[in-house]
Amino acid sequence: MIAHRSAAATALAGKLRPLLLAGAAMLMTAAQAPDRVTPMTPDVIDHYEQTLPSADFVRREVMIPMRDGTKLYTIIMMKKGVKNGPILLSRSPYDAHGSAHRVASQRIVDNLDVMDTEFAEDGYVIVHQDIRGMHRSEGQYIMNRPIVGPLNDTGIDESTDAWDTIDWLVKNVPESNGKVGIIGSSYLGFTTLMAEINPHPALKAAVPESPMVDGWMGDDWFHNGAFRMSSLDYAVGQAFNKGDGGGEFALGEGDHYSRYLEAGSAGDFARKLGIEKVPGVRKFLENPAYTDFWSLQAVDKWLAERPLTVPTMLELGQWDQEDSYGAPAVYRVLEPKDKNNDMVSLVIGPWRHSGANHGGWSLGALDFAGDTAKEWRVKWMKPFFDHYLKGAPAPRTPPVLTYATGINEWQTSPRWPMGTQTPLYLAADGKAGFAKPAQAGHDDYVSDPAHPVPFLPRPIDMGDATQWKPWLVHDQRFVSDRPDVAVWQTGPLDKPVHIMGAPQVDLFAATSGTDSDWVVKLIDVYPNDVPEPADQGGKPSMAGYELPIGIEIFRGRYREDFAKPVAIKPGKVERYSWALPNVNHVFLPGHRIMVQVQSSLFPLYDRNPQSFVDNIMFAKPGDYKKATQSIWHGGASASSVMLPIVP
Ligand code: PG9
Repeated sequence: MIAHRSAAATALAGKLRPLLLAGAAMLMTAAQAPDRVTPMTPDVIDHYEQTLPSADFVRREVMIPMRDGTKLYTIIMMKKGVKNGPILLSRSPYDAHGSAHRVASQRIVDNLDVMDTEFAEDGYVIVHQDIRGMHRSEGQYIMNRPIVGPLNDTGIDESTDAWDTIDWLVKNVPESNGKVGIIGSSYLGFTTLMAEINPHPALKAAVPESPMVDGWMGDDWFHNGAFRMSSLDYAVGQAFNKGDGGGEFALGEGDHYSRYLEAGSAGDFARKLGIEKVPGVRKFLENPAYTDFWSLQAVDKWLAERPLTVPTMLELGQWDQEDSYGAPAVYRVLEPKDKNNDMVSLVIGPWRHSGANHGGWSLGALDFAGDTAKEWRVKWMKPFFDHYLKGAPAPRTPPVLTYATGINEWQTSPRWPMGTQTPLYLAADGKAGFAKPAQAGHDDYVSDPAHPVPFLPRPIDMGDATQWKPWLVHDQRFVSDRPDVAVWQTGPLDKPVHIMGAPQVDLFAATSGTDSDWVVKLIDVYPNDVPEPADQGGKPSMAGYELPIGIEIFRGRYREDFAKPVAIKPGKVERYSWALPNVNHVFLPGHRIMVQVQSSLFPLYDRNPQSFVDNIMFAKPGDYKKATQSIWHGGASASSVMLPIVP
């Protein structure tokens, strides 16, 4: 016992003490962490803080609890020193972490997408969230989760999740002024619109960009009943690892045109690639018509039934290759609720899908007057948010702001559409004109599902962004000479033709088959002798360019009822009507207006077998048949494209 030890022992102990302490310290160090790494030191750490003390911003990662206990991963970023900052929220299935997280720079503007930077610089609190079930969020993902109601009895939808998120943010972000705006494109446009349903009182303004609104009518999955094969890829990509990848399907190398053609119907394609059990794929394959399955998911219908309480600026690209339908459809239902014309506005810029959030100098071969996207964001969109979120002066938002392509200038208008629908008639000998031909006649072509018309020059890679993003402005000369593409055009215009709205197809057509797709393209044909600048910077010459102003497809079986397909009587002339995308475009003097009609747009759209089958998704190889297509013009069957012409 220590109390009884001798003086000698005590002296010895005194000498040994420093050594003992040093030994103990060594033991402790060894137990806590080796001071030297060994080849067997694990090469994994829990966390590395990429935001250094020198950063000009604050960054927080939080898990925000929803009403059912599910927690959603959310990143909050703002410049250091922000006080009373408005919150700008985006809710995404595409990885919030990735969209608000780049390590190289310690400046906030380099750590956010370009669309956020103008706000971040100006003291906004930028919030990005993974929606339920995606990436770092908990819960279960349902693609375009239906609103609580006949299709959803869980009590949870994207509107309740938005509400719970906003409620948490205004209570837990001390730097905020308690006012929230929401923004996002495409899927994020969908979640933006959902936040406007039964909105949280702190939600003061919304900018839905190219929102996905109705996946059957014209956004993403189908267009007027024709199925977009690219939807399969998307559904598979979303289905695995909470959207984190591993979901690419084994399509193989090479030209997608051949790959999709050799696979057969969409159903055969799915079976061949082993994706037929993916729920998103099954949703498409088992629901080809506009039944309750789709019509009860249409966001414009949900919005139509509810009051408009959040000031909303809807935005769309004129050449949106994914969601051209949604924004104008929502505008149509919200406009009548906007009694003082100050709650809802529409913007259409010269952009591809989501192009408004990136550089807007050009699209494909087209050049515009400056960065049109930034111009819109800085001059019109930010002042809109500033007003509702920061009390800045009234933003003078026009009811409608559109960019007139052809003359390359922004224009404001009191409503949309403008213009008077004026038929541009198809006529004999490939001519088109504003005078109705008295004589009825028709032009014929043979549509062969074994040789469908490609939507881009081959080889096609739908996953290649350089092909996919600008495809709607691709020069159409690559198909104008095909025998299965019928072409009509005006002479050179002697004065400009200015259209503002959605041109309407009024097609009289017959087929020797019992089902058919009809594709109509409205094209601006540039004169063949445009003087070209010497250095094109790698861009194609515009001489003779056939610029699509609108391309849209219609699946013939739905001409009477979108929910109930009906076979076509062979040889019977039927009338088909559908809308081309909304545009503001000026056909200049010297240009011609061209209309092309064809019966496939492959492999973007699945092929119509041209013989009526119950479900085209499961058409058998023997169902695909050549058909003679007759496009009628003049007399009582005067096919036209109605142009919304403004004086
Ligand atoms: N167009 C894409 C999408 C939206 C909604 C559902 C599915 C796909 C998008 O770009 O987000």
